[in-house]
Amino acid sequence: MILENYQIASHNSELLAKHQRRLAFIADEVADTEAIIQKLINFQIGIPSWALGTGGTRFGRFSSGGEPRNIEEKIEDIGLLHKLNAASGSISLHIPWDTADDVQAIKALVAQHGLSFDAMNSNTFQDQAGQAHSYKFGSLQHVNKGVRKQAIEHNIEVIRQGVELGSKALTVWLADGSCFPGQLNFRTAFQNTLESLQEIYAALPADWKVFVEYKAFEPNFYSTTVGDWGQSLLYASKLGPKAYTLVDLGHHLPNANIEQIVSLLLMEGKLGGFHFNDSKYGDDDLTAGSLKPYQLFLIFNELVEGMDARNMKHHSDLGWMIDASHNVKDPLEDLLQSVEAIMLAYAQALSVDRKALEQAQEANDVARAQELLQQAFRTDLRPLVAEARLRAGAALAPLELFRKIKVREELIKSRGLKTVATGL
Ligand code: LRH
Ligand code: MN
Ligand code: MN
Repeated sequence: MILENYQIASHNSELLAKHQRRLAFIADEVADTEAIIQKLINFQIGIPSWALGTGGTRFGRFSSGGEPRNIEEKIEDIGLLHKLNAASGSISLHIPWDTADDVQAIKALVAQHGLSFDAMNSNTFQDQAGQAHSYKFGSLQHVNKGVRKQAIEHNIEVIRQGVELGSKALTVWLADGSCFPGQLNFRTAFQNTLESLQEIYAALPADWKVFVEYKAFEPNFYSTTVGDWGQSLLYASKLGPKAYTLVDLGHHLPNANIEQIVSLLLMEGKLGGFHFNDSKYGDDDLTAGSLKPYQLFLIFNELVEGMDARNMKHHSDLGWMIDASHNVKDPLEDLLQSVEAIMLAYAQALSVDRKALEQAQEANDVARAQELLQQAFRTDLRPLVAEARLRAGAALAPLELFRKIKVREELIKSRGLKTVATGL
């Protein structure tokens, strides 16, 4: 489905007067809104290929239909999101789910939609048809060298495919661990994993990064071999300067102080990027900001402060990716909501009065520090995010426009009602 410029223009002109009133009010309330808007225009968030289809619930999978059936249609869907919000400018692929047959055609399609390739993801957490060894007892950690070798080679193949496409990073997430005490020698599992990662690291091109994603748990687990930021940082430090930790917000034990983790990883120059999502209980991959928007803001507060202190470029020095998907919402609507929530948290963090906060911290003025953060969080900055979109040629209210022009209905017409996206 093609979204035409005139459709965006007529949608925007209908909302313009109201938007301008709200924007003028904010410009009066918040210092330097111009600088915030510029940063928002530059900011881009990577969309995971695996989030475009409907996930399953306990009761079954209830697809809304019209899902992308192949990588080309996934790119088209992300192109559509990007056209609507001008902030979803890249795609993160998962191999083998997204292996491209015709690399040149895929590259051309991505360029045609104004997109780029974000980090490539390897998959050694599912046995694939026809593979020689099973990952029943782990992949890069496995006691058997042959299994480790197979998993290493898969990662090297993912790098190869990523190089052809023009990606610049590999994300490694492992479901390696153990189910019962005594099953694993922790140190052997760590050493095996490290050696395997070293072989993968050796295959990285000079301008590539590898992100080591951690996760505290999987169902049935007793131990996880990359279970927390400490272990991930240990691997990343031992591997070398091209290795970084990736923070998926859903991968922590309940109530973890993620903003503090982010702050320290940044300080060490080892924060690679994010998988944004939200959750109440586990790795639920729910819409970013849908449950804990204050936490999302506090994370961005650390990012803005820490990146500025290190002279890092906000839009390009970290990997900003979503790892969310939904099973009772339209996946495209869900992604529009996630991007909006991330942009809003970023805008709020940019609006914090840094000097005043520093002074409050130096003076141990706890109440003032809290007031400053909550002032930023409780000011409605949505008009700034909308203004950034307007200036970038996108829609003032993407979700509204998505519904008005009946995108899902059109996708069902062209792709059918019963569709299964490749992936999870
Ligand atoms: C694991 C994870 C990881 C995978 C993705 C599908 O829970 O977060 O990033 O690659 O989900
Ligand atoms: Mn993830
Ligand atoms: Mn996850």
